[in-house]
Amino acid sequence: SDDYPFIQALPKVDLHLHIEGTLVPELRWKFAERNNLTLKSPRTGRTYASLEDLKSEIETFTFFEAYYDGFNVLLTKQDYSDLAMNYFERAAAMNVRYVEIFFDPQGHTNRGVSWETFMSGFKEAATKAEQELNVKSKWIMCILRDWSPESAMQHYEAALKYRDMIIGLGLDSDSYKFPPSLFENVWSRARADGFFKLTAHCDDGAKEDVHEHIREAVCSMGGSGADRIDHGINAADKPELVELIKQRGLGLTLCPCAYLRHQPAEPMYRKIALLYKAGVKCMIGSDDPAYMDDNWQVNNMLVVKAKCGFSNEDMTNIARNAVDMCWGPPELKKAIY
Ligand code: ES4
Ligand code: ZN
Repeated sequence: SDDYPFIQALPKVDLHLHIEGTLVPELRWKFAERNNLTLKSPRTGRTYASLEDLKSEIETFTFFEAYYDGFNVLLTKQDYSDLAMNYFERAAAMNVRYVEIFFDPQGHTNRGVSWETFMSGFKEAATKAEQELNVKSKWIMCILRDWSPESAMQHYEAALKYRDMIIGLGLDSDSYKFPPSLFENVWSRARADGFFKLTAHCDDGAKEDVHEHIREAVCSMGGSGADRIDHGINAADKPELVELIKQRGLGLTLCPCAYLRHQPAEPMYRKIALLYKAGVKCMIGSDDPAYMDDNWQVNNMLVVKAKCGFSNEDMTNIARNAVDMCWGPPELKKAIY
């Protein structure tokens, strides 16, 4: 598109990117081969004949089926390092300078992979990316909301050892009937300990309870609300939520490709435009590019610019919002803008 050179050149920060959502089929295939795993359809148990076969079958899965099945090939430090490096190389090529990356530790420890294995792999890649690619990063540990609060607390405690890398706590997975308040023990403990920022996915997968999830994240999570909201696009339906979010100065991380799975495109882009025009601080993230038609951050920003009718100046504002909303130190923010 005509807008590509401008969006590509903007110095960018991504605040909504799941590392497990960057597992492109090529990497899944490679990790399976070197770990001597036979890749099979989680639905039928049929062994995939080829990478092309895997790719076409993934297309027929729901997002969560495809996403969680991918975890199974991640076993060694090298797998985690290579997965993260694949992302950092793409980030550098897009002029992404800093990223706060989500990961789901429960989906790894559950299969017998140790914290040391995945954190040392992430660290190896992050160190190399900072030195060789000029891409800085921090990590956000997500709690799987469809798992128990006890498991969440155990993983919170394990994360404390890695607080040089981990900057925040998030909440993800399928949100319907799993509000942030189920984990209030963890949020208030994290506030008392004071090491991590807090955020939560409040997405449209939450159906009729989504507005209540947003209200909890804004007002009560951790005692007086989170530090950021992931998604939260449906706040656009409720003027009082828009006001609350503005009053609290919370930023939203919006990922258009994620919403297309749950709602029609045109009204969804109107919600993004409404939030932006209302003065809500928002940025455009990429969520799970490997499962969202290979839409990395530049593509997400291009589609928002086109569909919301935003100008170059609007897009510069949105890119600066991401810097503003990030949890990096002031020197880092100044170096980007
Ligand atoms: C996710 Cl798109 C989405 N929604 C909820 N949880 C997630 N984890 C990774 N991607
Ligand atoms: Zn997400």
